[in-house]
Amino acid sequence: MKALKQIREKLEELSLEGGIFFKPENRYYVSGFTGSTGYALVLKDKAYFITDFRYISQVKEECPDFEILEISTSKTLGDVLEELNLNSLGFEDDFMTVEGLQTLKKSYSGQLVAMKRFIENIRQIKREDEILLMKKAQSIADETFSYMLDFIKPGMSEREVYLELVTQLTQRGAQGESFKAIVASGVRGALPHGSATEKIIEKGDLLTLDFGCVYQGYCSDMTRTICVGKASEKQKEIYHVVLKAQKEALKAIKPGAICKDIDKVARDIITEAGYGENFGHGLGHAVGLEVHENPRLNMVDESILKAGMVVTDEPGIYIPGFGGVRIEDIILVTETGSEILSTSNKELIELEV
Ligand SMILES: [Mn+2]
Repeated sequence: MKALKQIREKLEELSLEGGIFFKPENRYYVSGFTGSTGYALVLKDKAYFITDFRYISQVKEECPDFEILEISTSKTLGDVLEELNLNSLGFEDDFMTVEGLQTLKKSYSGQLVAMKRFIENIRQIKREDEILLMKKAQSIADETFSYMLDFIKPGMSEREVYLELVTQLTQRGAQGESFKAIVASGVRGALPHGSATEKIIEKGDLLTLDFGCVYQGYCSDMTRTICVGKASEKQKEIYHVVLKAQKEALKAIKPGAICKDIDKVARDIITEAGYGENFGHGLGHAVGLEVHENPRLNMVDESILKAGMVVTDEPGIYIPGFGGVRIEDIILVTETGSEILSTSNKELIELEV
């Protein structure tokens, strides 16, 4: 796989003989394996895939750089590692359970060292081939949004809209949703993470759709808030504050920028407009094989943006009893600035109903 060289350099840096990866996104990144059980073991000059009977042929197909080692009910992961005579092995301390670690220690006598999100850090910078897949995932979402603008009518329930959204994403080639889509209308728009209910969408409601899909493992993420009918002055006012914050923060996204400074650009605009209290979440997050990755564009993250990172810019205003607005784009940090991957219109859309 493309990542093996980088992983080996990092193992060397940490003075580890090898690293074992089984968090599904990391395992896929390291080995290409799409199944649900198995361990990718990367050593200095060899790579093994440790799995059971069910996945042997799949590993042969998906992981050509890996030699297969079989485990079973009578031969555990620890037994296999012990046989390989490895003195020090890195493990995913953010993913391994306490029980898993105890079981491993029963049969493996070498040193186990926490890798501290080792692969996640490598994953922050996307390769060209990964960027292409993310663009594809986002284009499926953009096309779906455009379809949904014709589909949505007053009188439908949020759930009906949700089901159609998922169908459309899937029909356009997505493996599935990258997270359970948010469909929140009217007063429910005040819930930043309001998933679809039986509530009927009414004429004049603001409707927030926050959704994404997965394409060959890679996630997209976008949010648009539309008005189902003509927007009131208050709805327009809030929309335009959020839009201004979103656009100004976009300009701040470039290599070398500090994450928390980008959050501040949007937060200051919303606060100055009098809605600071109504923007209770961070501005954005990185996206990749997982929909929420580091770095975070929030008030505390001091990470520096680098070319190849993909992040979201998604300010919102939520007013209990009234509703809410959130607008989210997904953006690639480039050598010279940024490229917006989401192409859907973000000026206020008032559906003709
Ligand atoms: Mn998001």
